[in-house]
Formats: sequence, structure tokens, C-alpha cells
Amino acid sequence: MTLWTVDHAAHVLAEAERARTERPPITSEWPELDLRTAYQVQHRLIDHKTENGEQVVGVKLGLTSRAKQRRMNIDSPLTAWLTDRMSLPAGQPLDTAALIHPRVEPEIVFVLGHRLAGPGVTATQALAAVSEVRAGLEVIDSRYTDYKFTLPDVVADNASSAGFLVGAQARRPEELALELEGCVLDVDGEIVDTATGAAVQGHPAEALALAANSLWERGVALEPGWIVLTGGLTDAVPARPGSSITARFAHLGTVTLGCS
Ligand code: 0L1
Ligand code: MG
Repeated sequence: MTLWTVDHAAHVLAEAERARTERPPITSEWPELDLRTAYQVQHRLIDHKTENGEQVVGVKLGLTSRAKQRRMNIDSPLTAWLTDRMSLPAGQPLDTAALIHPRVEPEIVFVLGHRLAGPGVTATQALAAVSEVRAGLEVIDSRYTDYKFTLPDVVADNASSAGFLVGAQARRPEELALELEGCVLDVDGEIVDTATGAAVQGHPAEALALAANSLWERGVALEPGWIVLTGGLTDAVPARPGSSITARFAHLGTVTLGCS
């Protein structure tokens, strides 16, 4: 019988990512895994990555929109980590064979100009810490079979993180009404979904405030220069070899990911 610990769960998830193999959710074997312990597993997973030379470059929020919450059947947002290795070079196709079952989702991305630490951060304070707003695409790749998981499972798995692509065009936050920012998601030139920034917690700055406040509970502040993915605006679409996925924003420009 397996003795489940934070270390073992982090090892199992790291191994699934390395071997590109999906596995059952951890809670199917360790039903006692609670949210606090799941964040410890996530932390340990990122410690492994930084020990292997990766650098933390920011954070991501997950399950901040109703579209994502409905699809995953989980109604709580979560935070997870971004490292430099997840940053995808513009113009280079995503190698889908290097992943398990990748999906792609459009996001509004913040770059922080100032440190942001909870508690009690409001959306207005959060937005004041932002130096740039950009368009983004996130590649997710759950290590769990068929993306079936509970909240502690997906937290432990660093919120299915695999990669992210940030658009070339930067805007100042005060230039935009981000809740009204429109996004059209195209696959191979066909519109498959649409959303506005309000999809993310009513306003993406609310998601940033949520990240600052919930990370503070775990003793972490958001640092200047960090990238923050505010969460999928729409449901994610499968990244199939040969396909091209584009998010077109009203004022943030366009970001495209080809898949090989
Ligand atoms: O941005 C997001 O909402 C990502 C959520 C991560 C969980 C998943 O969809 O696999
Ligand atoms: Mg996302």
C-alpha cells in the first residue's frame, strides 16, 4: 500500500509530466488530500523545478470564469506558478507530442510594475500595481486522465500548467475598460468562442486582487516584473497537430499559436 505524503504526491505528478502519461486523480488514492496540503504539494513541485534550474516568473489563476468552472465542475478559483520554461517563443509551433493532451485558452495577462502583497488588496489597488496589460494564450495539460479532478487534485498539479504565450502589444491598464475588453477565439480561422474581460471574476483586476490575497495566506507576495495570467476567459480548445489557435482582442491585439 502506498503511503501518500506531500513529497510522494509531488514526485508522482512530476513523473507524469516527465513521462507524458496521464494518471488517475491523487484523491482517488489519497481521499484525505485537503486544499492546504494540495498547495504544499504544488509548492514542492515548483521547488523541484527551481532546483532543476527553472525560474519562477509569475503566477497564474485558474477557474476564474464561469466557462471554466462549469467545464471542470469546480466553482473555486485557484493560484499556481509560472516558470521561465513554460514561456513559449512567439512564432514557434507548439510540439503537441511533447505533452499529454494539451488544450489552449485565451487570457488577459498583467505584468506587474510594483510589489503586491495581501491582505485586503482591492481590485483598484491591484490594478495600480500593473505596468502592462497584454493578450495571452495559456497551454494547459492536466496530468490527470480526461481532465477529471477535484479542486485539491488540480491545485496539487499546479493548475494543469504547461505553457503560455504573451502577445507583443502592451497597453497601460488606465487606457482600457478591461471588463469590456472583447476576445474572439478562432481555431483554423473559425470562431469557436467569445468573451469579454468581465468573464474573469467581473474584472481581471478582481482576479489579481484574489491572487494577492490568497498568496498572502501562504506567505507569498507578487513581485515587480512578474507575469500574471488571470484565468481562461472561455473554455479551452484542444491543441491538435496542424491546427492554429488565435485570440483576437479589441484593444490588446492578436496572439496566435500554431500546433505541430
Ligand atoms: O485558466 C484556467 O482557468 C486554467 C484552469 C486550470 C485547470 C484546467 O482547466 O485544467
Ligand atoms: Mg488558464
